[in-house]
Amino acid sequence: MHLENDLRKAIENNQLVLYYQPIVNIKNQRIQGLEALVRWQHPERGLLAPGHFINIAENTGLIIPIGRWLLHTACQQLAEWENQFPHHFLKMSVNLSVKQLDIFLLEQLDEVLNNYNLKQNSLVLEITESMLVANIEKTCDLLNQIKAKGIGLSIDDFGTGYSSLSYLHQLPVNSLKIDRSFVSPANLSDRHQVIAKSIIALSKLLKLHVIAEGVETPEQFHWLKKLGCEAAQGYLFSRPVPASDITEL
Ligand code: G
Ligand code: G
Ligand code: MN
Ligand code: NA
Repeated sequence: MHLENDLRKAIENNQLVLYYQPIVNIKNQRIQGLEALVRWQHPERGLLAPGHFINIAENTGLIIPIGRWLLHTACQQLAEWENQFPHHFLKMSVNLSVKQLDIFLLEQLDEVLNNYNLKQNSLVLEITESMLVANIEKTCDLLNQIKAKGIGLSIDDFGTGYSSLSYLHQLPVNSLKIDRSFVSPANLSDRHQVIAKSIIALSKLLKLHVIAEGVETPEQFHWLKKLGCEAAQGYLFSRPVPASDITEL
């Protein structure tokens, strides 16, 4: 397949880029973190979202070199911002693919921690619930080793996967990201808001941070603030943008 061959050369040809989307603290409205989101600047097809190529990367094994590139690029950028803005503590969230969840990941993490000298707990890895169900004991062990390196773990799209409620308290995660479907403007009705409310309450009980995704309107923002949600991410604040736009922000 065309796209697969092109993807093989994408890293060496410098076609992969990271965009960054701010994660905003709801109380003080300051940027507390950024989520790195990969894009592929394809020579003929233009800027491609990950939906067009992450699956191919996973199925071909290319996700391993691409994942390594992603970690390095995001951490290098974070180190740059940490130097530039030494008084503003920023976290950097990087999405992981299930294929990356193995012992090679630990080596890659040591590599970036050694290379970029980041502040403690400034790197966060986002995993999804579905990545946790396969082999929960082995995964838990791996996640504990990641945590021990001073790296945070966040469960992405929370509420959409198999409910991991039964072992959520055993997992060494720091935060939950409420899937955007639960906070969409169409769902701010009494019937729908139960889920978002429950996730926020659950986070408090388990002493986890909680971030709402897909916040597009002031109504959503005020509603989340009222419910005691800590942080929010979405088009209301900014779309994912190139690093230079974040520096200006
Ligand atoms: O960036 P959106 O704009 O299109 O991203 C869509 C999805 O692609 C995200 O929900 C995320 O799960 C996935 N994604 C984005 N960036 C990365 C990445 O760097 N690595 C992996 N594994 N997935 C990513
Ligand atoms: O699944 P993951 O949560 O990692 O990916 C985030 C995805 O959500 C990215 O594709 C990003 O472009 C998209 N996104 C970010 N903010 C918003 C938003 O406010 N509304 C919508 N519809 N999508 C968003
Ligand atoms: Mn994510
Ligand atoms: Na998400």
